[in-house]
Amino acid sequence: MNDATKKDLRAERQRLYADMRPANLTPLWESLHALVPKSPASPCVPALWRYDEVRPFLARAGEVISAEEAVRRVLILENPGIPGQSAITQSLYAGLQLILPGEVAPSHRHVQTALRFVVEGSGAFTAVNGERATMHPGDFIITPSWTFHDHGNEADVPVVWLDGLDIPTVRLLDAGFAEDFPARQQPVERGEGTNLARFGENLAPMPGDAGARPHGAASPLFAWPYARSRAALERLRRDAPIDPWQGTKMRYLNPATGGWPMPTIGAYLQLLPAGFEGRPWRQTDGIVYSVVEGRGRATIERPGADAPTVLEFGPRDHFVVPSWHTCRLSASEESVLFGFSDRPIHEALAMHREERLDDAR
Ligand code: 1HN
Repeated sequence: MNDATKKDLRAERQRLYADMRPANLTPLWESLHALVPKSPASPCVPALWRYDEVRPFLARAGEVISAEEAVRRVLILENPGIPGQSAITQSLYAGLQLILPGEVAPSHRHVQTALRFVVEGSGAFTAVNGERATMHPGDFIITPSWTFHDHGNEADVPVVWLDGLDIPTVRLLDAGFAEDFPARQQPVERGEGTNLARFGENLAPMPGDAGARPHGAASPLFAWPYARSRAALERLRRDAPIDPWQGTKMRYLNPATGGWPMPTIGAYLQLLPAGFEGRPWRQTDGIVYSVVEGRGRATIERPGADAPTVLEFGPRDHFVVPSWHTCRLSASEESVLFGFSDRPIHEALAMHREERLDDAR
């Protein structure tokens, strides 16, 4: 084929593309490689939200809008690689929510599943399905899909927590419904701690017990107090081998199934001993981290990029490691990290991949 013919063909193709555009047709061959990458090529980027930078904005939000008027007073942690989408990864949403003393965030329910991870302050509560859970830093609480939930703060300090929701996933499926509870707060039907006694003690209600009523795909246990999870990590740090990649890492458990606490979101708590220098790994689920204790560093490599991104983290900081980015964690002080990801979806669809890499430093 000579050059003139090639040029004609190129022009002919462009004409074809332009002509079929109004018929809502596009040529696959121009986008095939991007549609079916050899390996994940996330548009998301690694990012860090330092708490000392975020906290003053939360305080200002507290001055300009009430929790009631806002419905939820939240600053969204938006991934700078996908601006305007209210998403921290392609499938997950994250935000920091502030509730001031005396405030109520009114009761509602939606298809979207939510988790809370308490970052600052004690004494606010979340009510889920007629039972309250009082919040303390490091507590992990879920609000399963389509369960009424409201928050209140009857303490005398502001309380801040991390919200994680599967909003982009529900948006992808166009499956969102929501409604308000007819009152500001749902009635309390059970004393606090009933849920933990029923499902959080390695015991389960007998068949036929009213407390064993069917629950959906999410864990029937809805709150995991930090004191217990932290004690487990401390025990394991002392008495079990430390994983060279992850330190001492545990996943939150659905006690009814042994599976993930929510069908769309997995959550984890991990301890990195002082001086830990983790080996690099990558996995298909992007992870959002909340730093509970300690200081350290996440060194994150974008696939194909020259220089890694180094994120220095401290208490109450948040960061995201996108899909298939190589990450290694190190800790200058003993550190505890909470994390959540969409791993249950990857596993349900049999497409989860993880690679533990050798030390290439
Ligand atoms: C929501 O219901 C909460 O219940 C937090 O605290 C964040 C973001 C989008 C939609 C609903 C909450 C939310 C949300």
